[in-house]
Amino acid sequence: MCMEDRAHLGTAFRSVRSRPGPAVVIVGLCTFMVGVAGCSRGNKCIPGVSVECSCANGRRSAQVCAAEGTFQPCQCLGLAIPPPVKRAPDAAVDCLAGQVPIPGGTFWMGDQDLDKSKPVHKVTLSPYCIDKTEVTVAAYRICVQAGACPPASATVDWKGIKPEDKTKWSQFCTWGKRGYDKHPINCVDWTQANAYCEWMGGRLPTEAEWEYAARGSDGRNYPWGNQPPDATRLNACGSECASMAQQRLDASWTPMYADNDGWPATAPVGRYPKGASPFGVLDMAGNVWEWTADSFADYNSEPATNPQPSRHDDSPRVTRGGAWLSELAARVRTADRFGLVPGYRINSLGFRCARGAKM
Ligand SMILES: [Ca+2]
Repeated sequence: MCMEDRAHLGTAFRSVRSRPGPAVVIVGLCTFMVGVAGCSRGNKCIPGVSVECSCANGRRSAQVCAAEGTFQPCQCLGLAIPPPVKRAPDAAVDCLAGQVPIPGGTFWMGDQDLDKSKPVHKVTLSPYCIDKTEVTVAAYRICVQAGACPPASATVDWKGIKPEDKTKWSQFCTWGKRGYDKHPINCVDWTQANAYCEWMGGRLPTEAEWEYAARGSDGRNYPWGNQPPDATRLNACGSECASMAQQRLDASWTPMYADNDGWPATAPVGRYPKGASPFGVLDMAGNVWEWTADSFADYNSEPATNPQPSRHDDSPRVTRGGAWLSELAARVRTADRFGLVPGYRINSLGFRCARGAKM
């Protein structure tokens, strides 16, 4: 973890010096690693060099560079693993860092042009907060290190997957890959996503909250308006993705737009400000599909106020937003919805969090 990540992780950093030396005797995890001056040669650590970090009890410890680019976790003498942070998820609270406040309002949810999104119906929501971007690999790692989240996986998984498909599709999982800290965490199941949001003091958004944050109340088709998707507004399957599929998957994919959007698979979050929603929320179209709190159910025409998630154990959960491999513009419309079994881990599926808001 290097200095460039400070702002991104939101962790309290201050500068320290690096020093050569052996590993220290270690007991317990360090909760706040503080500045890693040993990150040199770009983002690489220097083998054999240990780097100081500060611990929650004021002590200092070290993390050791075991091999280039692979720091051992920083650990501290005499510290227990901190308990997961849990707060009342729907208390009237301020938004967390990295979240956008969404004022309460009424909108028409659904889309008559999309089979699974009919009928259009009126929904009213109280104020809430939602993450401005998808949850990143680096953010999820902090939750794992705190002992609150199950470790993510570097492999995909779904019912009936063949070994050769597991190998083929797992190459796009972002967990455990160098240089992917700012990419969305993917290949996580619904339970992992839910655990992360609860640890942050929030929850997964309902699909109504997700849709309102993506389109506001003017009925637009996409977060940015009604103009068709293009390479400046989102990371879907452009020419770069079709080329990659041909080379790495021996597959012929039809691009959604002719231009190159710069990212053949996942992109670092927040890269497409021109694709922002009316509330300034990013990545609501493309990059990765996102888990929501709801089990999938057909809509009805009844107006609803703050609809709560219907939850049916292992029934498919609603996912939203389309992804880097989406070929059809319909898949990145704000009202489009898709149900996936909560235990599936998919390389085009991640999540973001929400919480009730004080406004
Ligand atoms: Ca792309």
